[in-house]
Amino acid sequence: MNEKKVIGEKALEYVKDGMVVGLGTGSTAYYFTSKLGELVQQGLNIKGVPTSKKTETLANELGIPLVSFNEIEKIDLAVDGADEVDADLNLIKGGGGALLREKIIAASAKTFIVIADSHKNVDTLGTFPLPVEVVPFGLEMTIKHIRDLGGKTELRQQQGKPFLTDNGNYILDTNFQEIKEPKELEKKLNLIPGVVDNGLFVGMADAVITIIDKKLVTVF
Ligand code: ABF
Repeated sequence: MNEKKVIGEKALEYVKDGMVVGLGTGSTAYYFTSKLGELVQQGLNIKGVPTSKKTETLANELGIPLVSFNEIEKIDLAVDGADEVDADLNLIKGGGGALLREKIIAASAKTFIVIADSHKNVDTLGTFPLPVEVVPFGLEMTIKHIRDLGGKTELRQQQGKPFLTDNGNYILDTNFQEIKEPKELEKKLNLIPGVVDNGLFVGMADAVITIIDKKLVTVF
């Protein structure tokens, strides 16, 4: 079974005519957005808000009409992937480097649905290194502050240079081992000058569509 495809397409059930829909980044969200594009071609009237330049390109190729924030009152539904999901539906996101825009859209959506294959389900967050978006200025100082919180950082690279997010920032993939207090850590990280945001999405997901014991389920 192509878990990502089955899960991504299941999320279409939340889409209603006339909605403004946050379009997530990643390979699972790709299936959601692709199916959404088909429905738009069949007459579905929705507007999309992409979480990354990559998703914007895909949406344009699919003919999904996009809107900017100053044209809308609200986002009705955001659908996005994740790198880890715990039993409280807390997430680690940002493996694709789009965590800041994803969090802005998820936080602005009336309903935030996460689409995550079975491998993403964990008891405790932290096996996946936590992506932290930081400004390039003072990088070494920011790294020191994160290390003081117990994080072991690695500057994400792309083609031999530091990876740049759509916002022109760096990503520090940070190993905290087990993250037992995600809410606390999310706050402490974001208090560090130089940290823009981090991939902990705590208490934000309204539901997670996933596979448990080979069954497609929606967890609330
Ligand atoms: C994106 O989806 C990122 O936040 C996360 O890293 C990624 C997961 O990608 P995939 O669905 O390809 O596993 O939202």
